[in-house]
Amino acid sequence: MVDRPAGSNKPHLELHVPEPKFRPGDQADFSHIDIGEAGAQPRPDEACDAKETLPLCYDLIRVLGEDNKAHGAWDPKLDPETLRQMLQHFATVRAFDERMFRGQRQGKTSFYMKCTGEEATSVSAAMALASDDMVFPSYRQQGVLIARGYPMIEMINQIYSNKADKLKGRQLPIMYSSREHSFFSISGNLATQTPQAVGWAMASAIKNDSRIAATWVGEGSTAEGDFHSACTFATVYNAPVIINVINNQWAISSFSGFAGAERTTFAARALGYGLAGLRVDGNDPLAVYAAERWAANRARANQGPTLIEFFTYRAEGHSTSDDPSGYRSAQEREEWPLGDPINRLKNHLIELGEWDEDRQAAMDKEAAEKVKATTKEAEKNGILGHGLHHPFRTMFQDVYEELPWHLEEQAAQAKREREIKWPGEEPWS
Ligand SMILES: Cc1ncc(C[n+]2csc(CCOP(=O)(O)OP(=O)(O)O)c2C)c(N)n1
Ligand SMILES: [Mg+2]
Repeated sequence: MVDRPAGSNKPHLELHVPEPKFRPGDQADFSHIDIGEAGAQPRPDEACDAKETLPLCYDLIRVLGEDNKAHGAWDPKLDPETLRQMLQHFATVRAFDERMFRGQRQGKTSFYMKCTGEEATSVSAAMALASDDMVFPSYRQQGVLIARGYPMIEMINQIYSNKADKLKGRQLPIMYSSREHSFFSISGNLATQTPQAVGWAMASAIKNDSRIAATWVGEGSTAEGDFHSACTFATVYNAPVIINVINNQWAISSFSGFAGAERTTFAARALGYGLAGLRVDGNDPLAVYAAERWAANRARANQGPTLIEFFTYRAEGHSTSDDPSGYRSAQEREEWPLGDPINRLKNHLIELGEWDEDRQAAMDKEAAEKVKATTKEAEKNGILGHGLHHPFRTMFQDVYEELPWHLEEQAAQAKREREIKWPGEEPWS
């Protein structure tokens, strides 16, 4: 029986407030997730009408099966050397994440974000793009920089905000930027990168250039208006762009239901805009590569933009400031049915007879040693709070060609305050 307001026989209206399936202590059970069979999904022509991707927006493109073999039309047929290269990038990203996380716990930086379990969504996707395609990532795409060969020491200098930090301590740790690597500055304001990517892609087309753009955005961030403007502009102007939605199912402590996941898939959003859409097993490195390459070829041939949902799982906390044991079941990670992307690629290479556990152990060790040595090198330039940062006065520089009067006043005041606080010390250092 529905309660009725006095004098009315109309039912009360009710809101639905999403609730995650499992809370701390609950037994996680993902049997409701239909992961389909690897190799069973059709691969339409890259020039197809966006509407033809409809079934793929609800399915899950998978290549690597339980037998560790590659199956079906989406198999990108990469040679073993390329697969080993991918595995090497994975090993580097994971070792890097481990060390930087520890560095935060040791007080060397204020903040860090790992991408554990999501490595394929950045490394494998980046490998499917041209190295000069412009990327507009979110904060969990360290794998893109590593796959593009960005110097690791620059990443660490930025994380430590030290005197060698190219961004002069003006960005939150991990919010890298590299024009040389066609890697747009990461912004903490969620989803702003999506219209920027579309705008860049439009400009590339206006200039008759051949470079396309790709952006990465979390599933939670797709609830932002920017994401929807980006999709509209992309489809209206047929912009050469790929919109990668990383559905790792969590947005800090909010589960994906708050961004609409209970109602439909993130890939299916594509259809309403007229974009091509693909829903992909984000923990299957071969499927990620194949889908990104499909979308890149499509964009490069002026056939249109694509929205790709990579279905994955954020295996660890949101950031060093988060403790997921407070809001989700610790069992989710173990029960998650799509496994770990690194193990899956490793097992595939072993199945091909191109790899073994000893070589993997050696690769992991080498990656850990490289990260350790590079960290030591970066520490010579300073760590958080040890004074080896860019001189204080630099915070007033570079924004305007000439310092406006109000900033000049602020700078003078800051200098006076520092002279009072630390008498006898160089106030501008
Ligand atoms: C506009 C805006 N709103 C809120 C935040 C705070 N915030 C930072 S990360 C985050 C969660 C984003 O989740 P998702 O988009 O799923 O990406 P993920 O962290 O899972 O990679 C939130 C709410 C922000 N940085 N910017
Ligand atoms: Mg998320």
